[in-house]
Amino acid sequence: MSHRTEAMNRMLFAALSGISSLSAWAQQRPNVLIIVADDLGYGDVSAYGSRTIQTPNIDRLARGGVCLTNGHAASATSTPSRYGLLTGMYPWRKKTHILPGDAPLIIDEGQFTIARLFQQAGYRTGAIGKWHLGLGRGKVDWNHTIKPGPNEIGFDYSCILPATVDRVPCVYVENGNVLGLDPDDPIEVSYKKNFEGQPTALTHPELVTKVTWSHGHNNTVINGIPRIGFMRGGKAALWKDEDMADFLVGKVKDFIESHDGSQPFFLYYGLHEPHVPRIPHPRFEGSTTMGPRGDVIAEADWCVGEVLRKLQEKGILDNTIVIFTSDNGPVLDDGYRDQAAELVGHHDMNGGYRGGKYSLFEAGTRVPFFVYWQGHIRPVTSNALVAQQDLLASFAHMLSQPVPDGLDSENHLSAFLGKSKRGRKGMVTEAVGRLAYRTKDYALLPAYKGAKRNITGNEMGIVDTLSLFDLKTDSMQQHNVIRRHPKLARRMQDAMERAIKGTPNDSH
Ligand code: NG6
Ligand code: CA
Repeated sequence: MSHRTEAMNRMLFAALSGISSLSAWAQQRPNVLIIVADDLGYGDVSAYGSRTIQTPNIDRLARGGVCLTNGHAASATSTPSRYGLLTGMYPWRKKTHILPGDAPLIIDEGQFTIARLFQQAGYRTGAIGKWHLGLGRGKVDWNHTIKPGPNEIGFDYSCILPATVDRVPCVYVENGNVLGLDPDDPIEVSYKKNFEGQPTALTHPELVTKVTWSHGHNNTVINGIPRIGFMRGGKAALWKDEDMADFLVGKVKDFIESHDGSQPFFLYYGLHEPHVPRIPHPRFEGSTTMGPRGDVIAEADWCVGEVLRKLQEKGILDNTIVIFTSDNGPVLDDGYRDQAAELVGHHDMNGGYRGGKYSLFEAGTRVPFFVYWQGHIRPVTSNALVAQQDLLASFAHMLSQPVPDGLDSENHLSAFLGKSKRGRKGMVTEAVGRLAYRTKDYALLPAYKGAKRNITGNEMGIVDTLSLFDLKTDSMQQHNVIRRHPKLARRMQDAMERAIKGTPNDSH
């Protein structure tokens, strides 16, 4: 054998053994389940030490897996946050905000998504629960198959709430079709004006029987609850809020049940709790002292327990990676008089961080984040800085799958699986169109004015000048230390500008 061939053989062997160590993960091809709660705060789970709430099932994921203490959503509101998780891109590149219920799909059909990644790797993929990324191409006809939707961007199966629980249309859409629709009672939806003769919460307050509104939310009344937007028809298809948790978790169990082992699955499960309107099933009413907001968190925790039980029963819990997180920070009064603020007591839903939903401060995007893989992960608490949009590149790495260039997603598989405590060097976060930059220990915020009125129960605050906060010593972001660390602030500002200009993987 010539030297040359020998050298080539050595190279080939090295390359192959490199691949085989990587593909050790890939060969197992575990199922992947991502559970995303809606508006659940860092302090809303007992896993991080809160004693004012009990979430035993969610805590099981945290205690038996990787408990991430510095995990972020891409944004402090739902649509952009979910866009980040599913596409691996910063949502502000797309300039996307909270969508109405009749908005077109904001993910292009040709765009790479985490669902496509799993499809590409041979997985069966599903999306169940909250969607809020738009459907169709504008002027949706709810009475025919709606396209494009989740099924056109990588999900083999979908059963979704089109937008949020407080927005019309209040129907489930399964694989593009409104579930249970009577063709003789077609659905009409408008976010501009009401339909003639259709009552609203303002004209017919007596229709509001379950919870009344505090701001917004006074258009069409469905199931005794006033909503955002106008809707007519579709009576047989309307959801019942109190049954939603059971309905969705039932769909999740069906999806898991239909798994026959020939193909692994990827499932995105969008819990609707504890977003408004907070209407628990009667069996959870009064299960906490915090009123509906606490009770629906107990309900969400129960759902997580049900899913884990199903995986166990099916004998696939140790072959399923379960990730639990939330789309954005928490809020008390988000438009309904549901006693969230009055009954909160000593519960700190922000978990000691400033801000909350809609806010650029820490509690806007620092969310519960746990990665559980029974028998494969040594339980660990990690303060690695990671973002939901990193799941895409991390799973691509695990499955040795290529991804397109130019994504903002970074591979932090080792951090997600608890093998390393190193995460991102930095990331851009967004709240209602404003951007901030954070590293593991510091947050750089622009001059910033939070909500005008403190209606949400969150201290939204004002920063009147570019500010640097040291999160190690100042989790409540009270002390601007920019004068003490001018070079660090400059470096962070430069990194942020580079990220914005779109040298994505160079964003540190
Ligand atoms: C706001 C709604 C709020 C909630 C939010 C979206 C009003 C006054 N407020 O505009 O109730 O629906 O949008 O929440 O209408 S999110 O979690 O989906 O981003
Ligand atoms: Ca949300």
